[in-house]
Amino acid sequence: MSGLIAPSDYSQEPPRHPDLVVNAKDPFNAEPHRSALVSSYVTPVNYFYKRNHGPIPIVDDIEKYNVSVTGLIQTPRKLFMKDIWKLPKYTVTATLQCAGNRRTAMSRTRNVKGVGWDVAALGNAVWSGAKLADVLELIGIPKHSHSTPSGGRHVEFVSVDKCKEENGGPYKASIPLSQATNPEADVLLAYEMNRETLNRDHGYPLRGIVPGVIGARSVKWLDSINIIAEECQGFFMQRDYKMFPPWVDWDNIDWSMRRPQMDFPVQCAICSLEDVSMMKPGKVTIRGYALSGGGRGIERVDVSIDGGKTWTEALKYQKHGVPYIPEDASSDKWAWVLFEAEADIQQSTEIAAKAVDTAGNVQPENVQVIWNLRGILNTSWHRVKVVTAHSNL
Ligand SMILES: Nc1nc2c(c(=O)[nH]1)N[C@H]1C(S)=C(S)[C@@H](COP(=O)(O)O)O[C@H]1N2
Ligand SMILES: [Mo]
Repeated sequence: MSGLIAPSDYSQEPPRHPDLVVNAKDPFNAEPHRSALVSSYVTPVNYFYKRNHGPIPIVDDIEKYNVSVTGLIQTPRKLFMKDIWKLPKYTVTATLQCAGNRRTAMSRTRNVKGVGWDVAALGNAVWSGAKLADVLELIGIPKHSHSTPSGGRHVEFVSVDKCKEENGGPYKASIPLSQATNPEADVLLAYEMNRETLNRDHGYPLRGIVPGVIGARSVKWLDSINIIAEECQGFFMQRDYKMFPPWVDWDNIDWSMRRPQMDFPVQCAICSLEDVSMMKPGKVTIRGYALSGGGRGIERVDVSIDGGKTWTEALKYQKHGVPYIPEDASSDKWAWVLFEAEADIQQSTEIAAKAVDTAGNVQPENVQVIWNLRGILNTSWHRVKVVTAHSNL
């Protein structure tokens, strides 16, 4: 017994902020309004998106709660919170982004399957906990100084929540052992979010945080951690969160053809304007976020006020008034940057934004070329329309 209880229904859900936009109720999936998202560099817990696949687990006795470490190791072990607390505490600022962020816009091109999200299925938090590399060292697996590519052993995180996709079984996912044992990959077993004890929605008492990787691999409410010979065979690894080409649809899909998505690509979105905004001709502030996966920083954010014909560079900042320089941002290399640009809009037009990461990767111009049946990784240029009107506003 791990001390985690998984309810079978939604009668014991935690309280949630009334301002959240609820995209699905049971399981609870919600995001803040886009304009609220970029009002602070660190996203308040209440406003942080919530992405669930079942009822939220409950801890009845934290003293009894433990996570068992099993699989390809000499001696399986149960780790209690007091064991985790004894390890050095690390604090990592990392943006968690759901692979389904901006799915609603992708589904407008052609229908996709999945919860609809606007542009706020992500948040930037300060996570604290033990490093997974330290935990694994404790059970006899040495640290690694570099992450070798996929293949080989994985570390599987298993929860207790009852998910219909798993036929009532728990949510699970895995990451390569080489990443898990690399201290520089900053993979955490986190027990705090924004310097407070994790709340139930975000994984209390303990969750994985895998920086730079789609949110689906950061498993909440950890019940066990298993060292396995190959990647996890669960639904969310093998039959979901895979990126398919636009010509694959439900009638010709072969799930085994593609790998589970891990790092997320370069992304940005404008948050200060709606998809269609009415305004009087004049000055407008274009504000949003930009981020990339794998620890790559943001080199540039380009903004266009003529639908992408001409561009100017937006100002990047982490904290208000503090400009962002990629090389100096190594402490926050897993985090988003915020951007801002002022524009003078005299007539109705389309505003667009695209980010370039430090590897020179840039967002694709159109959503059509990256359309995929699960509607993941919509990283196309973010476009909003402004309609100017001289009167009646
Ligand atoms: N146990 C468990 N872990 C989970 C999930 C879940 O449904 N159950 N959802 C995953 C997905 S798809 C995302 S995007 C993130 C969301 O984390 P958050 O709700 O803290 O924002 O958690 C991941 N970890
Ligand atoms: Mo997700």
